[in-house]
Amino acid sequence: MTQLKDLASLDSAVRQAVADVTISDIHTHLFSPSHGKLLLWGVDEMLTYHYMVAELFTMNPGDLTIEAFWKLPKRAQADLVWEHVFLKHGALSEACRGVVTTLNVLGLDVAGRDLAGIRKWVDAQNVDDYLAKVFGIANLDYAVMTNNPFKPEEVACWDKDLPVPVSLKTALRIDDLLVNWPAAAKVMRQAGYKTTAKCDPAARKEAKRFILDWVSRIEPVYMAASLGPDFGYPSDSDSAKVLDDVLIPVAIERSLPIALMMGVKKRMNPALGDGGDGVGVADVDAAANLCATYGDAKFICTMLSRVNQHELCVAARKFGNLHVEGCWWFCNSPSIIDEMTRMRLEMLGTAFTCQHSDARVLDQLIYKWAHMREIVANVLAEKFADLFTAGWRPTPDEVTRDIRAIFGGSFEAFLAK
Ligand code: HDL
Ligand code: ZN
Repeated sequence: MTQLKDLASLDSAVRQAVADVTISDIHTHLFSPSHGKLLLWGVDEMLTYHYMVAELFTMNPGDLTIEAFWKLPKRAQADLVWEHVFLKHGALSEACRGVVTTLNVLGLDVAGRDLAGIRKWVDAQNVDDYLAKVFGIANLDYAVMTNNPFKPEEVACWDKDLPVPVSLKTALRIDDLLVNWPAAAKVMRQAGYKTTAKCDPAARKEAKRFILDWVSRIEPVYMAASLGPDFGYPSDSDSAKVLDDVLIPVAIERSLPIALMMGVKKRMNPALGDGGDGVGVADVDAAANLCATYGDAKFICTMLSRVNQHELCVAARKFGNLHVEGCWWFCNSPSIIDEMTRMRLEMLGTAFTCQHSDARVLDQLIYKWAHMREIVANVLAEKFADLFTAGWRPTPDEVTRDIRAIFGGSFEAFLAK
């Protein structure tokens, strides 16, 4: 194909390719519609997303306490968020803008503030069709779920062998195993594995058998855990022993990456539930040491603190078995995404995944990806223009290839390594 010969055609080729690219969403909290209540969708779920609940309590919702809020039915909770966060204040946060974008793209009357009419429309949807519709609008080929074998309500769904659409892939979430051995050991024991409360070698052998069984059962794309700022490796902690004797051997035997999501300060304000987690600066050396120690294992890594992002990029340049991804949670904010995406392109080329949606509510796929496309189009248009000015002449196919790379292509290449 012919090369792009002027800056204007390059600019429109880049913007068009970002608008058209099919995205692989490599981390969400979505579930199969067959898993019933586990899959959240609709306007009331969006309004009560934990980001919104946290915002509600940054405002002054009169004498409402968080304890009283949790006792209300979902719709009443959503009403309170609508009233205080949207109507009584400027809904300027990224999460609020996200609700507005989503409803607007769905053709609903958000400008008219017609929450009752929107709810009526949502109530008339069929969840299977709605999933296909949302995936179509966001233009995703698939989304990776978060499947936790330590949660009884999730295990119950797998026990029933319910159908899962091909557009949803699995990821095995193993936080408890890594950071709360006694709780994990109890669950494994109840499932028939000989795991004792003490994390000794025999118990770790059984834990490996548990993980291998789950890997065979749900065939995950990767195993994943979120870790606190205090996570270190090497160390004489149970976490390090579980990594050495359970997770790394499974990762190597089954060629499965381990996703390290680092820097979460769990339950900084427990009353807020999921919205009560905070951020701390993680130890990039812990991830780098794992990559260096286990050259034949693969690691995917995202970090929550903005402070960690530069050091993480440097680490990814040292280790081919480290794949950097996503502007996670408190980094999923336009100004930070802009900065992180520029930095990653400048340091890693296209060998990273620019974002995961982290959607907990199906509808959120619409805004998370619409907003992301907008930011990435601007950043990439500038980066390609800089390259053009330096003398390089890309073809439209190369532009399309490079854009797909950061929206899922590089991730798939990493999995295939
Ligand atoms: O641990 C995780 O996967 C996080 O994404 C948390 O679930 C968090 O509550 C979240 O939804 N962040 O966006
Ligand atoms: Zn998540």
